[in-house]
Amino acid sequence: MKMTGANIVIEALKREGVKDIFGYPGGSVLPLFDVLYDAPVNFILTRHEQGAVHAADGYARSTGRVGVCIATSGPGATNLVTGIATAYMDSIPIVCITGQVKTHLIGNDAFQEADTTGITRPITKYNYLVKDIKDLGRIIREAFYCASTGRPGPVVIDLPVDITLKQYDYKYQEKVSIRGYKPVLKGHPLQIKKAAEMIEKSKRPVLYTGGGIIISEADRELKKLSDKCQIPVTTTLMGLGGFPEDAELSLGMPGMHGTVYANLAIQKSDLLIAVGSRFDDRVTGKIEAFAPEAKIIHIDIDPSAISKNVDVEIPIVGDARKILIELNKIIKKSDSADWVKQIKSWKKDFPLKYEETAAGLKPQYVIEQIYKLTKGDAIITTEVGQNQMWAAHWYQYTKPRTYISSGGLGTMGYGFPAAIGAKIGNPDKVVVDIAGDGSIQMNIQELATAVSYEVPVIIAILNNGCLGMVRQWQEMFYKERYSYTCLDNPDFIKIADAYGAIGIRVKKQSEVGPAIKKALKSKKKPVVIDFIVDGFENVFPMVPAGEAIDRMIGGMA
Ligand SMILES: Cc1ncc(C[n+]2csc(CCOP(=O)(O)OP(=O)(O)O)c2C)c(N)n1
Repeated sequence: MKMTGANIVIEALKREGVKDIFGYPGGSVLPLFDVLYDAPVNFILTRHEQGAVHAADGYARSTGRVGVCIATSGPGATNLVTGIATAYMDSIPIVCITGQVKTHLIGNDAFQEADTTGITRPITKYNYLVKDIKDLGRIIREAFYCASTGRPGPVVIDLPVDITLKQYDYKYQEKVSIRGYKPVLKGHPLQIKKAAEMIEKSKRPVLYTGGGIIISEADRELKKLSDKCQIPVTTTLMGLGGFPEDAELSLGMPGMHGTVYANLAIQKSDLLIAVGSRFDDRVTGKIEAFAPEAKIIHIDIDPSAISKNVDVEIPIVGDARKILIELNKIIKKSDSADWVKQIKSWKKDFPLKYEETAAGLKPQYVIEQIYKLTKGDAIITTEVGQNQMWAAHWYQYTKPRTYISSGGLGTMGYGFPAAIGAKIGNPDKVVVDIAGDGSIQMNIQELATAVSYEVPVIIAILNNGCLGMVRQWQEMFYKERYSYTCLDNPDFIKIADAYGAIGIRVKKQSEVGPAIKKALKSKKKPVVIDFIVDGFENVFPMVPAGEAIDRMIGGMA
């Protein structure tokens, strides 16, 4: 059937199962928005394109489906850049459709022209400039396939406005074939066999797992492997929820703000089994001193991630879940009883802790209460900074897709729009953005979106009056010279009120529980809780940048 390019876009999105789209209009996407006017999709108009792309990303992380956003050419597209890079660093499947100037004006410095494919090339898994309406349907199909398969990532489709107005006969093409793109899913059986033998022989094994567990939905197989062979499991920031933190063999997070026992376990291990994790510098610290006694098995879908940062004895390329299924079939029970005893004693001796002082409300306490009152069943999104680390430490994640945070890029302003996306994708879940007073101001305008679409997310601001994490580094490594990290904040309650949200201020411990309970009762309005917390609280343990990960400050005393 003949259709306009704009209609093809909507039809193709429907065929991909897209139900929710986040975006913002403008000149070069007017024909597209005209079709959206009565299209059977739920379109969410954010108040900034960055809000749209982070919302699409939060939607994708929390549901496992591809997130979609639309922006106009020029400034609309460039406003997406931070969100695209955020998704790229964390391997999140999103498709961004950007308007472009008319085909014949490209390269002319036309009004609102930007070289979107050029700008986004290094931060996308793939990107397209549609030059012919004949390719449009195929490109959309390919974009979804590419974004969601292999190591997922963001895909940009740059769409000149004249193409959205042309007519073409659209047919949905089930089969996708992209030259040079054939992700390997099945692990090599010989490598899996070698890995099983190595694990059986190991006396001090550690599973070091990352976001790949969540992406490939390998959590059950991971638990099976850990139970069967009694292997302790550490989960990176991106992997939180991939292994139940209430399990005896859970080590929590490794690395710069890792638990003492996770870092000690890695440093003393004789075999590190890395699954869907990439040896990021925030995990390894000083790379030459990382896991000095361990051989390494690395399971990853991305061949380019293997031996990128560390040398690996047994690489296995493929889908983590598929590989763990095969491994679990052949692996025999192994004996790591002494090692498990050691791990348990480290866990007992060096728990995460904080001190109650007279200096005021502790942010860690606030998060503990959020955990208690949501019964550990909420989706937590975070901003970046101390709030992000405390949210990782003090809420226990037991299910995948419940801790949503910008890990790789560390994007302040991510958490709130991501929370909106997560709530739209999971309307029955409680969604809480654990925020800093700095970060929340980077996309606070999305309160208007949450109010107008009745998205009742809770924004828990840990208001310490400063850019806490940077202030912490200045205190510890820059002789307490607090250079431009103190904030004069607006009144967040008045802001909430002005947007039509609910605002609650909390200054002392006794007010924490009642405020959270009140927020949980809100079924339509977003709630901002302004927790006034101790401005000098620090995140511990901490490994100074570039040091070995057993050189932790705090946590061992
Ligand atoms: C967009 C962006 N700009 C700057 C930074 C650098 N940065 C990392 S943490 C941080 C402080 C965050 O302050 P706040 O949101 O108040 O959180 P807190 O650390 O106090 O919990 C800054 C400025 C960043 N990560 N992202």
